[in-house]
Amino acid sequence: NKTLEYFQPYVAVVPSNIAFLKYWGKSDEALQWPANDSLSMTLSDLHTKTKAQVSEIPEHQVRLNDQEVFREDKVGQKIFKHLDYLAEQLQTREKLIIESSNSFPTGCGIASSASGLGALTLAAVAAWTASPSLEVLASKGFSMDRLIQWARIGSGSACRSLYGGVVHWHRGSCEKEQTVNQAFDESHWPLMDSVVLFSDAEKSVGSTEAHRSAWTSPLFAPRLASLNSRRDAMLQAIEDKNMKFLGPLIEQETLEMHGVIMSATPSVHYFGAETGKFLAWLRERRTALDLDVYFTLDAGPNVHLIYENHLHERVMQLLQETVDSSRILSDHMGAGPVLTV
Ligand code: 2P0
Repeated sequence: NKTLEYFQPYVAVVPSNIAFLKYWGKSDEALQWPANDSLSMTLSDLHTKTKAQVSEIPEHQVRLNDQEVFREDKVGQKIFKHLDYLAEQLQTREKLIIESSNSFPTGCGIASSASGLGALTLAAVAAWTASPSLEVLASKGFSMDRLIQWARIGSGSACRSLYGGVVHWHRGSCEKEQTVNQAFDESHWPLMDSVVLFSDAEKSVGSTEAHRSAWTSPLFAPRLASLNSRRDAMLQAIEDKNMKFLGPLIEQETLEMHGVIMSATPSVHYFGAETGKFLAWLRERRTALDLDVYFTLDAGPNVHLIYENHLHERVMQLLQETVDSSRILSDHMGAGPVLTV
């Protein structure tokens, strides 16, 4: 007895996130158990919007940024695999029509797996359970905790995008004990992230593959041994709203992650000379201007500049010295996902 409600579209908007303490390396790949805790800031305007609708069709139909993708496609694989996983959890055989688009330009180098797999999880579960809001989902037994565990299976970083503000993914002492919680909400300390785009070339080595080789780096074990103290220092700096303390910690963290990536086998360089030159320039100029703007990079060449909202104009003015404005995407800390019909 399926009602019209069951066949209507359900829409999830899930923002991207930028990690201060990086998720790099897994203790168990199949169970998606990270080697360490991570901390991130959830963004707002940089997001994925995904519409899911139950339909009487023989196979899921998926459109990504207006292009149909198939089970066999490189991009399609992760999506269909996750739909299969979610269908198994919900014990359904119903097929979905999925339409998904990113608010940021495709191939600009902004990772879409966190927002993409997060939005896919919420939209698909909402459609299959005919739940028009997060509250209804929770009332039907699909708590945020449960949805987060499912999003994590789709992509590790996606689990951090299901809360707003500053989010802490705890590794726990075994796979089942890992949890995700909001450490601070978005009103605690308004921060911005301005992304400076350096390349739109496709990554030579995907992050899932690079995660795997982290263990071959001689720097990885010492990193893991000291990471909890950096985590605690970061949480304290955020609590105190102290950018002079937080900034150097996030820079050290991203450089350490890239050190692991470069010293692993196979060795990967995710950023080149242009990015390197920019980082050196930034350090010099911010000291000269006494401007608290700090960098972090993901597994790619783009630079994320983190600073307090009130410095936005000054940061833009500074960037004008060396970067074309078409290569800058600015966003602020956001409140997390939205689910509607
Ligand atoms: C992070 N990254 O903490 C780190 C920093 C990239 C650099 O999480 O294999 O796409 O899908 O779990 O989440 C990228 O890895 O990897 C990532 P999977 P994911 O944001």
